[in-house]
Amino acid sequence: MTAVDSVKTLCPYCGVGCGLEVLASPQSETAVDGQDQSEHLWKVRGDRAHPSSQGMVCVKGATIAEALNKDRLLYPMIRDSLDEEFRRASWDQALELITSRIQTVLSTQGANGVCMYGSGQLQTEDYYIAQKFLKGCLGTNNFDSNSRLCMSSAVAGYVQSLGSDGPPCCYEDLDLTDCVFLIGANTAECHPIVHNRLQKYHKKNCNVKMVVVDPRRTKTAEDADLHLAIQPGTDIDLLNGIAHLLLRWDCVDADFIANRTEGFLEFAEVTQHYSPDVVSERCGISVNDLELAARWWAESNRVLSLWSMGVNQSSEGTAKVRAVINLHLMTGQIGKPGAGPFSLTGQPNAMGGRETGGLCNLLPGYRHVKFPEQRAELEQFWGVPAGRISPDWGRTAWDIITGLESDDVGLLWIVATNPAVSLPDLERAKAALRRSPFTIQQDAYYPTETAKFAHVLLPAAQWGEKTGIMTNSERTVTLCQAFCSPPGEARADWEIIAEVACRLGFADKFPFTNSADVFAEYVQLTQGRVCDMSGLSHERLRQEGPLQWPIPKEESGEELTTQIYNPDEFHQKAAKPAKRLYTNHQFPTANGRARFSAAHSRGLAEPPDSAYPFVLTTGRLYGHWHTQTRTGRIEKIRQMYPHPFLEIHPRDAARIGVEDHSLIEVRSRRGVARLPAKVTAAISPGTVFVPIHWGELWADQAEANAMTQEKSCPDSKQPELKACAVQLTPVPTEAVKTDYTLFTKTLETSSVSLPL
Ligand SMILES: Nc1nc2c(c(=O)[nH]1)N[C@H]1C(S)=C(S)[C@@H](COP(=O)(O)OP(=O)(O)OC[C@H]3O[C@@H](n4cnc5c(=O)[nH]c(N)nc54)[C@H](O)[C@@H]3O)O[C@H]1N2
Ligand SMILES: Nc1nc2c(c(=O)[nH]1)N[C@H]1C(S)=C(S)[C@@H](COP(=O)(O)OP(=O)(O)OC[C@H]3O[C@@H](n4cnc5c(=O)[nH]c(N)nc54)[C@H](O)[C@@H]3O)O[C@H]1N2
Ligand code: SF4
Ligand SMILES: [Mo]
Repeated sequence: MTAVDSVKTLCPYCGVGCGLEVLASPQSETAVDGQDQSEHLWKVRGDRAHPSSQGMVCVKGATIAEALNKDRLLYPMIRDSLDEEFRRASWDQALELITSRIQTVLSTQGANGVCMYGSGQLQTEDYYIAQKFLKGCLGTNNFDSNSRLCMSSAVAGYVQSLGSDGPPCCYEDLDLTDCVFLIGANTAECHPIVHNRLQKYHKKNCNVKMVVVDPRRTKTAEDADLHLAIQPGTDIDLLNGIAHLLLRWDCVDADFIANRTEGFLEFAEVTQHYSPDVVSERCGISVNDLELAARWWAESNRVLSLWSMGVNQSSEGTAKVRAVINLHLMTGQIGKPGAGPFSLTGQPNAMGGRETGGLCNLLPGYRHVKFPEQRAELEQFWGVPAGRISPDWGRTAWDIITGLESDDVGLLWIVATNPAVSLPDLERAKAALRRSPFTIQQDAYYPTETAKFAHVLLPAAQWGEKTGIMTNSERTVTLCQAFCSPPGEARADWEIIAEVACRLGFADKFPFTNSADVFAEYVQLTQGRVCDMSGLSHERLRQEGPLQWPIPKEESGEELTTQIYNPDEFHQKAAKPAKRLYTNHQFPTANGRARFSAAHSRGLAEPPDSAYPFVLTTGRLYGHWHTQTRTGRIEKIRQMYPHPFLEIHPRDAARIGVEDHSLIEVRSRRGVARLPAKVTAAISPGTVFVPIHWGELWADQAEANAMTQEKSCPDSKQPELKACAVQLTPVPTEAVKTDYTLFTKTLETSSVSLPL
């Protein structure tokens, strides 16, 4: 492909999904073999025509192009064991090896011996091909993704309460609400362009209220009218406590409850146990603040809740999500402008992953493996034998680890995620990865922490080098167009997976010559579903720009599926995008009603005790993206965050005898890290915070996940990454007042290049 003047695409970082315009800068004539470590060849600016972002970008989007040509994995690499060096291989050799290993596992262990672990950073086409290959052709549901650690509680909560996944709101609601209720979301750092929009509107309209629920006084909390610094894990107490007051004051929408919902009485009974005194005590907030929050819920015509990982990453994540939705149902705050329960997605295509069934319990088009008729629809459409798709959940992210421990996993294929940093209970996870009989890592960069555990490295084309689809938090679907060639021999993820499928004898199922064809097949499976995008194609998106689903096909052709609800009633007939779901208050449940949940708070999976007296929580910083594969290679961002740290309250610091910058050892029952203290009143006493961005490539012993636990929500299987019990010990050395430049690593010093 030749370089072009200007191309529209999407920022490949967070779920805000900002539109970008990429322009070739003059040096790009000299382009690109991927080895160029210094040149900044592409200029990026916000796409003013993109409906979701209107030209705005944050520092990550603005600097993304700088990461394109640094430390790229260029060729397939193989080795026989983890002790050996990698050697370069041709694609043919690498894919033959993978094909024969899969055949061996199929014949010795069966299809369930094969696992793929993917990511919300894949494009929709990549996701779809992987589902068709594993679930449809091989007959195993062992495809899970890092969305298990991210969005699975939101999915389960939406499905259980509203009948289907799919955030019902849109970003326009940010400009139309009377009260925004942010819970477990640090939008200022993690969804910056959503936050900017909110801030602008909030400043202009002094009657609009902003509540932030977060154990830390984050940058987001600083902008709020009310910050509820609850104890970690007490969200359900708080939410049920607000419901208690709304009921006591009779500030509920009785018509909506009577006509559009079910399960209210059980829910109301549960809330009786959450009087203000009880809630204030459990959450560690004042009764006045609790009442103020409830008052704003009661008095606002339109309330918009935004949540993210502080809610989802919990051993009661699904129940937390449902407790948020309960408040919307009891006040009728859904399906209208400026209102609704809005889950902010983390990754750029976490939504596309959900739509294509990219978790081990899902199937494309918001289907679930447990429903026989939904499996049958897929089997028919894919032309595979009846009964091929398993009715059981495949392995979740953590089940892959336990499957390696028990030798039930014979082959692990990791695509676009870095589990050797991002999984919980990391020492255990790494030990399991180390014993994997055969691991493939398909990534854009080398080195990554996970490469250490791989037998085969496959070079992936990334953002800008392949054309495909991504859906952002507000259901806006964008065509991400390629603007340069992949470096070296890198290839698009879907092509790699499809080629292995073809070599295994499924060539007739993968006749695609480009990603537009893949998308055209996939969208047929969404017809009549809540996430209907059967009216979309690459061509239409190229012509018209980004569009929000549902967007059904104009003249509906033959009915593909048995419906679980009547789509005509549900979506407007016209093939126009819809800004909001559920505007007619008809929900995609069997009886059309939304469901209250009646759940008591169960508290933390691992509460603090005398041996491990602090709660460790983990999260993100504005400039860095996850495990730093890209942002760690961008100088400006490295300078913003020269080293990792542990946030601790001044009172706790004094109690254990550390000062700002002193080194602290933080230890849980599972693992340990050593981090410089950042003494700050922004964190509640008893809680400490560690950012997730420093894996072993970037610093010594600074991994947040060394300490975290795998215990997870029983419904969503999402681990409690936001809380575990730790002890803190000052490190008694001259290293107090550490020189942090020694503490962190730069890649130049870490001798990591591949023998080519
Ligand atoms: N800069 C940046 N932005 C990102 C990312 C990134 O890596 N860097 N990653 C993207 C991804 S994949 C995701 S999932 C999102 C995550 O976006 P967020 O969820 O906003 O980010 P986090 O920092 O993980 O966690 C949010 C907050 O939850 C709080 N919290 C901890 N425990 C509790 C609790 O028990 N209750 C409540 N109410 N709050 C609690 C934490 O203090 C933290 O401030 O960000 C996306 N955007
Ligand atoms: N303690 C704790 N742990 C957490 C979290 C937390 O809040 N606390 N958050 C969790 C959440 S929400 C998330 S989303 C995960 C994120 O964790 P990861 O997914 O492990 O983090 P990333 O650094 O985003 O890894 C993405 C990888 O994909 C590669 N890549 C980028 N583009 C492409 C592509 O197009 N194709 C291919 N093949 N590769 C590509 C990158 O080089 C990188 O290696 O971490 C989870 N872990
Ligand atoms: S807000 Fe998110 S999508 Fe927008 S530029 Fe920043 S990282 Fe990219
Ligand atoms: Mo995420």
